[in-house]
Amino acid sequence: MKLGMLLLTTFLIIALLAVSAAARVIRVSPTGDDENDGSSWGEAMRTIGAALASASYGDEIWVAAGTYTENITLVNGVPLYGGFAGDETYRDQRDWSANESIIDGGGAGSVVTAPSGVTSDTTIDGFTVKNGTSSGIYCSSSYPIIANNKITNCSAAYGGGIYSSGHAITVTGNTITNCTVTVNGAAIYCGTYSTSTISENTITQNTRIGSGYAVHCTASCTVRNNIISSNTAGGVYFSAACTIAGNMITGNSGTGIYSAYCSSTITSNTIAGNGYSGILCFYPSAGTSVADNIIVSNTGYGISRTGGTPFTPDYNDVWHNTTNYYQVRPGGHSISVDPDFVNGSAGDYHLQSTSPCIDKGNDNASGIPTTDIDGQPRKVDIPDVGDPDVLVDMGADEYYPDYQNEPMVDRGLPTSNVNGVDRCNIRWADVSTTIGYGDDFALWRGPQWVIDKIVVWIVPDILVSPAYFLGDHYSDVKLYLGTGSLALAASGSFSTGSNNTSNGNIAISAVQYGTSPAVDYQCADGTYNQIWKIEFGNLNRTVPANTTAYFGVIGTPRVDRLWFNHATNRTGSGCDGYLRKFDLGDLSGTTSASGAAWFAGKGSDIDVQVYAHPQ
Ligand SMILES: [Ca+2]
Ligand SMILES: [Ca+2]
Ligand SMILES: [Ca+2]
Repeated sequence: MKLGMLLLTTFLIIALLAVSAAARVIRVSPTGDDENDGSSWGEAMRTIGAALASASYGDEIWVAAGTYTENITLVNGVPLYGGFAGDETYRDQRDWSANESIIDGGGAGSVVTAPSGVTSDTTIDGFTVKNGTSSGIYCSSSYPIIANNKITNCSAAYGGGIYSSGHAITVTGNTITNCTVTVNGAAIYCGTYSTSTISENTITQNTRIGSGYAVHCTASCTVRNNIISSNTAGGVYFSAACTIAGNMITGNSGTGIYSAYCSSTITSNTIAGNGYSGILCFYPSAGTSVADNIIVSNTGYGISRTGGTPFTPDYNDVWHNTTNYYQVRPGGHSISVDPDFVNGSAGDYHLQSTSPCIDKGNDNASGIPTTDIDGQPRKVDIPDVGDPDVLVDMGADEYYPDYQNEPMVDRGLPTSNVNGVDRCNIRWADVSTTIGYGDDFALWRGPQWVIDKIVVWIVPDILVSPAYFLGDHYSDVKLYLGTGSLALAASGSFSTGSNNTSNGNIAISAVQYGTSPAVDYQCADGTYNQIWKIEFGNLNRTVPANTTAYFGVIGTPRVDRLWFNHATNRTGSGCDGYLRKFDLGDLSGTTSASGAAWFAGKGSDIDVQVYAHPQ
């Protein structure tokens, strides 16, 4: 659940708790009957209109999957929820993406009308709204919350999907597609006196017959983290002070963003491949700010000003537009290079790890959303990617590795001899079976992180042949982890005759070093030992950002077999040639130990991979 919806839901729960205990849930189902009172699914009503007619402030209406050919009028303080299978006890049990509750306007005017007097105590959430001829949802001097709906095949003169005038509306998490207008606002129109929030919607393939925009605001709006793409129209038009931030505005037939006669804050958008310009500012007012955007491959101007008060767009990547700048002079932090999208021509405008836009925004730019277009925290520094001194990326996407599949720290077993002709394989054990080795790694700037998995390698002092089982020589393995003192993070017991432990979250496999040919660990005397990979999964350890963390791994020998951790002699991020030594008798900290090995001046670090995700 996105944070915005969580807050919204929390707000609604608080609002509902505040009303009288007599508040009812009224259920509606295609198998219901309007003679029923809706008090249970068995007593469901048949039409949403009848449920609304029987509801009063504080009641809420649950609508089961099915088609309702109606034109409904919202009642203030009566939230309307779709997406029920028809057997739920709690609202949170519904799944509106699996259970489609369709309100079909039948081509007879608006599908949903929010009349004057309807406030944010009223929501319409989780419906498919279709076949309206005077907008899908029509708000007249009202300000309901419109969330998680699919609004499709609707039309109007203004606001094909949603029309609002006279008050602010909240529009979040909706998909608006295949709507059409003849005048303005193919998907959404926010008219006079609205100060609306339009966030996290997907607005695609809507059509303005003639020229116009998918989203048209003549009053102050916040348009944040929406996907506005492939519309036969421009992206966003506004003529009052607006914040347009974190949106993907791509592949539309017209201009990405058009501001007229106002100041505007245009931040962290990706505006690419549109049929006309990227950003057009027509007679901008003082205070206009254009920063941290990627504006590329638009047919027309990148950023253009006509008249008004001059401004200096900065920290933008403006590249490969027909004319990058017109009547504006970019600031000194601007760049003009290929942003290295994952696959822009196929509509994937995420950044690759090689993107020059990573960590190139202005961290202090006005209006940067707290999350990116994927719902991931912004202002994060990924190790070894981008600039260590800057956090935020240009554009709507904050770059993250594929952290399910790629380690955030990668000092794992090398795939080749990183040391040229000399060996880079090293292993470490202590003569004491209560002293083990580990190392440290840097956690990253930005949000809080959750460590999912740590991978290490070991090399027991046992010849590779004949084959043996780890459980024959060790009784357990333990991982310790911490940002100061160490704590046990995972452990598993071995049985004899097995390489696996009692802990299903620990995966152990025999591996070989190098690729051509793959070899086992070569000891100083020329013999070979088996290398084992140990993956500690499902760790779920929360760690603060920008902090050094320590780990240690040790197993208990059955007799006198020492536990050797694999290390590698190399340079690179996090490699310092020193290990961390820890004592099972005192986990309050670790001590630094030289990783210097057989070859003079060649230190080593314990091999480790760390998988983590932002929180
Ligand atoms: Ca970044
Ligand atoms: Ca992202
Ligand atoms: Ca180290």
